[in-house]
Amino acid sequence: MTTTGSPDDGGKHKEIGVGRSGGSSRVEEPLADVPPAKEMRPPRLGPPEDVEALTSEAAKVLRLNDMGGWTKAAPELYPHQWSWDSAFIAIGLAHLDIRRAARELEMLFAHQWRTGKVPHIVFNQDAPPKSYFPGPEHWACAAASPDAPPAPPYTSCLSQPPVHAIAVLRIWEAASSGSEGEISFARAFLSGIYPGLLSWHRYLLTYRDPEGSGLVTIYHPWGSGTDNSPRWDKPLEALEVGDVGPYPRYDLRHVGSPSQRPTNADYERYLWLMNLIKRAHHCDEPNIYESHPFLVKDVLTSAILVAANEALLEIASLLEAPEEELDLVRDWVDRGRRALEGCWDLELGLSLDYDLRADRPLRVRTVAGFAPLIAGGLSKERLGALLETLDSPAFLGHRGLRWPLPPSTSTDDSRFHPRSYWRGPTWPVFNWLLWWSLVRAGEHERAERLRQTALDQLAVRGFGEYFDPFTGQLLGSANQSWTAAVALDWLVHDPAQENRMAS
Ligand code: 2M8
Repeated sequence: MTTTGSPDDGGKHKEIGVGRSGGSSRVEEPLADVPPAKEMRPPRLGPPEDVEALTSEAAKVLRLNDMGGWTKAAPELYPHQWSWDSAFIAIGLAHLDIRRAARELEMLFAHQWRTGKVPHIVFNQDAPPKSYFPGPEHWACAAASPDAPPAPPYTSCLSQPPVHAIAVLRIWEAASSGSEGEISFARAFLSGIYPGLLSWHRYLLTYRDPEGSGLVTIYHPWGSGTDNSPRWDKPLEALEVGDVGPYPRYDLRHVGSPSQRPTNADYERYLWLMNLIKRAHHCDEPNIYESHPFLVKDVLTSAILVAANEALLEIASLLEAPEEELDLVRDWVDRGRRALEGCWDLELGLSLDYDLRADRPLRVRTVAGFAPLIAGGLSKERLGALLETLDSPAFLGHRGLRWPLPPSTSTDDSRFHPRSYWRGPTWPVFNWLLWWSLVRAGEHERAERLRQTALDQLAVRGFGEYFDPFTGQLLGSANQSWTAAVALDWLVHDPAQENRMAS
């Protein structure tokens, strides 16, 4: 039984979907025709009152999801602490309360594994029963691996992209314009969390890159953060999936239509891989590397790691860490950038993930392909090529877009779907990464256009998890924490305001 509501029924699903082996096909709803081109509306956020109102709305969302020291990713759909969500949340919280922002990351790092892995979920023991699947009782990693931290709370045994060092540096930056007390608090926070950050990055560049390539391997789509992206279709299709039995789809209760979430066919593969990781490989990294059927070099995670290593380098310098550590991190940055260069696809003008099991690149046009822009340090030529792709009709140049914000999968890709999660909708959190990368690349005008447009969308539609790129409809969860958090960061980084303050 699956829910059957229309995309616009406001999330009023009556039934909980139950998945089964041999379930539905990948695309459950026919694609709507691409609507005609829209007039570009000027950004709505102008007067300071608008900025103030949006700031207070965003802060309200973070308060709503605050669990006292950590933040739920969303009010109902995601009642636990997610790793990269928490990093983005800390970036937003840094503008409200430095101490609370620091706490968010400390609470996450308290559950770091012995290997250095930061788990992708730390489960909330007080979450309502039957609220999220697969929950702590299904993962129960502490029982599966001696490397897991003591439980409860349980954690998953996957990881997510390593945004954390970037968040830690953002907290430092926010504190450094504050009081003396805040500065000394932030310095203590930096030195307390630095060893955990270093061992987290070391984990990713050793256990998850035994080849020493500079690229991080993922062994589950959930580990990429872009779960049902068509990037993973080929390796998922190649799996021989056994029976995973019946399982609940609690997620479908919280969205307007099943088409917004991964299909049952996707879930069967996710659960099959999860069972293998736990039961067959006992969450042991070398075992996983040896025989797991899904093993992919993920360019987005690898690029975020490069940027995070640059942040770590700054943190290490601030803390006057030993020279060998600085050299090590510098080497990680160089290695990562070189490796991403090797993933470049000339024809698509994007970077591609690499399927280690099939020994071939995964040729799909998604926003993950902008990885080199996130990693930074680009030649003029490479930057030019990436911007050309970004402006092309395959992304921002598509005339049907409601707002010129990048669809997560290119509209040109046959697997594009405007409402299905990471298969087409535009994601504020990714738009933040893109904006931040454009600023770092010195592309200030472009970055500013993106910031204004992204804020405009949120001011009109609210703090959604993702949005239909053609209609602008809010999809997934409303009041998504990381969306509110990146909005707060955008609101603070208003060049007009910064100029006013500087003069
Ligand atoms: C989504 O992923 C979870 C599984 O981890 C889910 O769909 O149940 C992804 O968008 C992921 O990137 C995000 O961290 C998580 C919570 O927002 O939701």
